[in-house]
This record gives sequence, C-alpha cells and structure tokens, in this order.
Amino acid sequence: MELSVYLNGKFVPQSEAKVSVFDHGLLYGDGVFEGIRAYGGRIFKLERHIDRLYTSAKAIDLTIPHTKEAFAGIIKETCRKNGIRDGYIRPIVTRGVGDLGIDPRKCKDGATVVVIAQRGISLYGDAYERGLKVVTASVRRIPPDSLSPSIKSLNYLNNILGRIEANRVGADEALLLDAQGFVAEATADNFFIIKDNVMMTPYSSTSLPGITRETALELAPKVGVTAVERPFTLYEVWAADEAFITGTAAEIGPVVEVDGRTIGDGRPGKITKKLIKAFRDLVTATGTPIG
Ligand code: PXG
Repeated sequence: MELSVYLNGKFVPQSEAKVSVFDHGLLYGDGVFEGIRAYGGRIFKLERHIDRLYTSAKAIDLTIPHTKEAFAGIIKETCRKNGIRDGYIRPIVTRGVGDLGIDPRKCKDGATVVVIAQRGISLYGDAYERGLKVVTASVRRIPPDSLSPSIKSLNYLNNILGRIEANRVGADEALLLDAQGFVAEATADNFFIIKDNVMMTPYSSTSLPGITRETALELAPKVGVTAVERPFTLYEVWAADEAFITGTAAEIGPVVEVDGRTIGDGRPGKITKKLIKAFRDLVTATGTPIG
C-alpha cells in the first residue's frame, strides 16, 4: 500500500510525492526537519518536536507558513490518513523552489512543507540485546560558531561522515567530539555515561537538544540516579560504568564498547535497563492522541 504524503497543502500518493530539482532543500540542504514517533495511537512529545522545528526554522531565518497548532493538525491528519498508530513521522520544511544560487531570496514562493508518516523505523537492528559498539570518528562535530548542531537542518553531511567511519570498522555508531575534544554526541543520537550513580550528558550547545535526551534527564530520579549536564572526555567514557545513546528512532540504546574498550562488564548496564523500562512506560502512557 502506498503511503499518503502531505505536500504543500495536499495529500498525494508517495509515488507522486516529488519536489522540484530547483528546491533549495535539495540544492543546498537549506531546510529543517523533525523525527517524531507515535506509540499506541499517541504522538510522543508532539509539542516539543513542533517547538524544536520552529526554533530550527527561526535559526535559519525560514518562515513556516502555518501556525504551530495548524502544523500539529497536519501531522495528526497524516497519521490518520495512513492508519498509523505506532510509527515514525518526518516533517520537512525547505526554503522552497528557487533558481541556482544560494540566496534564499530566490525562493519567492516560500517554503516547501512535507510530512511523511510511516509504520516503523529501525536504526540498529538487533544490537539492543547485546549492546552497541561505538567508535570515535576522526571528524569533529561542527562547532556552534559555524553551524549550530542544535539546528536540526537538512545538512547532515557532518553526521554522515561520522557514520561512514563507523560502517568502515563494523561499529554500530560513531561518537563525534566537539572542537575542544570533549564528547559532543553520536551521529544521530545523544550520548550519556553513568559513573558512580551519576548520569552525565554534554551540554546541548555542541549537540542537538534531543527530546529523548531531555526525557532521559527527567527519568533519572525514577531510576535512582542524579543527572548532570557537563562536558566530559573520552577518558571518562572509557572509564564509565555504563553508557547509552538516546534518540527518537533509537529510543534508549545501551552501549557496551567504545573504541575497543569494554564499558562496565560488557553487557547492557543495570541502570540503563531500568531507564529503558521507564522510557517504555512513559511513551506508552503519554502523548497527543492521533484521534
Ligand atoms: N543528535 C542528532 C544529530 C540527531 O539527529 C538526536 C541527537 C536525538 O534527538 P531526539 O530528539 O530524536 O531524541 C538526533 C535525532 C534518522 C533519524 O533518520 C535521526 C534522528 C531522529 C530520527 C531519525 O536517522 N536523529
């Protein structure tokens, strides 16, 4: 069955869901997107994702031609049209159609707006039971004074270069360091370590302010740990008791090896497992009803 895709005010079959080769999203990666999930007929933290989409757009001086409330309506409608109860939702807003030349003023007709809702997403396959193997990439996360990693933009080449390095050595994910050499985040996920019952993740100035990240920070007291945001080095990662990644697609994924060093006893950590359970309870009990 073909998906029904929202494209600039209409729902079209996926085979007809096409944008122009002159769209600046394609030509220059000029645009923003979100990755959202639905569990049991409810969209998890929908308002937080919409806020982040609009903040990303504001940061690149892009106007989204809908109110936030209307955008939430489009997302719910896209889910309903596709019969999605559990699934993955991808809103995309590009600068729109222009001509060759990066100047955003060339995109006179305004933004291109797309919403795709599909049944599932799998990033790391069966790696959850055994835990993920991670390597540190040689490329650094783009510094916030160049292109803020907090903007969820259509420019993912920095992340993809990291991902290619992980692929080349058979790792599940890559860690990206910031310009100072502190851990920033993984290529499509935020990164946490736990040491002596303290759960740590870097400040979001050098990473995406992940919504799963903020959820993990909120759940920390429930699993009996203190949560702090602070910079940390690879040394602290290698010496950690536990490590995990967080992301909408990945959810909470235990990390058992970093750069060939075994984390803890080499199996998904006890606190990480409690956190996975608490996360599952939360996502199935809360969220905006699709209707
Ligand atoms: N860092 C980066 C660079 C991301 O792209 C996260 C952290 C986690 O953020 P959330 O808000 O999801 O907890 C992301 C999110 C994909 C895909 O298609 C990637 C993400 C989300 C959904 C799908 O690979 N990245």
